[in-house]
Amino acid sequence: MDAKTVQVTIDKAVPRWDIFCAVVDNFGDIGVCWRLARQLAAEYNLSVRLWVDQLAPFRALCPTLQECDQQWLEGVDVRHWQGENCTPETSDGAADVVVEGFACNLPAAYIEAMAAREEAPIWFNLEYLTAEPWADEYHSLPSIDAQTGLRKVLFVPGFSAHTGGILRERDVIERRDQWQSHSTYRSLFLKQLNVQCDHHTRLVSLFSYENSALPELLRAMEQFSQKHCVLVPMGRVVASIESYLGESLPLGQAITRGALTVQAIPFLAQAEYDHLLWSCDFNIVRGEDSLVRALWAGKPLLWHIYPQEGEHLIKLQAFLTRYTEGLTPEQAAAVTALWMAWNTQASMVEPWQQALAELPTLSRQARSWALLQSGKTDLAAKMVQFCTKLV
Ligand code: TRH
Repeated sequence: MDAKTVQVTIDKAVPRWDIFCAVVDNFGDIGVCWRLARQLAAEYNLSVRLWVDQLAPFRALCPTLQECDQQWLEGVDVRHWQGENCTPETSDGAADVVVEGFACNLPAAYIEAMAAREEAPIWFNLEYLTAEPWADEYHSLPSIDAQTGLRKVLFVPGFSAHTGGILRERDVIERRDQWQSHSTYRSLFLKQLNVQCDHHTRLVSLFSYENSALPELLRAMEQFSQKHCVLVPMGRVVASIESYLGESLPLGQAITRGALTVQAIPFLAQAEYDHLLWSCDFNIVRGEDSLVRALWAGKPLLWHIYPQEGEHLIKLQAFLTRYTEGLTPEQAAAVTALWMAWNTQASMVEPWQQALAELPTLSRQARSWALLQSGKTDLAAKMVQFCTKLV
């Protein structure tokens, strides 16, 4: 059925949520907002509208999205947010709960509609994820909107019990375990992508920003005793790989240099990207949302944090401190050296070799870290609980 023609009756008794997402750059803003919207609709039966200002980045991770103003996708009412088109004249009033994704600034008229409600809505400002200690202190702090007197709550995702938690669907660990315990899922998935590698080859996924440490990492793999196959979803890093290889890397084609094979694969739909992370032996991820997905995959990983003037290394170290807690000092130092080298664009050969020597331990640790985190309350649940407590 055409997404535009689907009719859904709105139950007025079901709390209505409006999530606003302005895409700054890349895929993380919409990646997080879309995941949250889907989870609230699927697991809590909430009436969720997702307002997004750019459809093209959204379509990259959700290929069924159409170029139109309104459509229903996976139980979510998806709207193309253009200026003031989210104000009550053209929709049906401000929602009970409003999520302002990453301080995206709601239109003044929508805020007025919020203020005009008989019962003030719950207004969240959803922040970026951080492992820094300040998140404990700032999470759930209210501020008062000067124009309307409405309360806005800062919702800070994080890893400790006092933060807003991280996104996790109820069944993600179960689905991952099923996938990883039946090798046919992996074989079929790789076959669909036309990836041909034997069982002795280490499979690596690579999703990263431009990084001048990349050629050294590729060289380390090329010269290593074990074969590596690096799968690269099409994106901004492909040009650097092509310049390393000295030839173009067309979609689907595998190019081999020594022990290294590199293959560009399509940019996958979000669920398929999970399958890639679950299938690889090592995942290189970036930003915020792919980090969280790689954590749930329970495989060793390397994180290229989103670069921000001077601040990102503090954020990176804060995460590393938590992530390496269960390791010996030597193992923690190996992980830290690798991640720091990658994020400061320093020499990768030695850190990569040292991390590989610890790979069996790092694989076990990645799995137990995911398990430990999955015992904590997830972000969507924390938002819903926050609202329930206020009612
Ligand atoms: O795209 P990003 O670099 O987004 C960034 C970060 O979120 C950063 O923290 C933020 O400040 C900035 O945007 C504005 O990385 P991220 O967060 O991992 O988002 C990528 C999304 O794309 C994620 O939802 C996973 C998804 N994805 C796919 O669906 N398919 C793919 O093939 C790949 C590689 C990613």
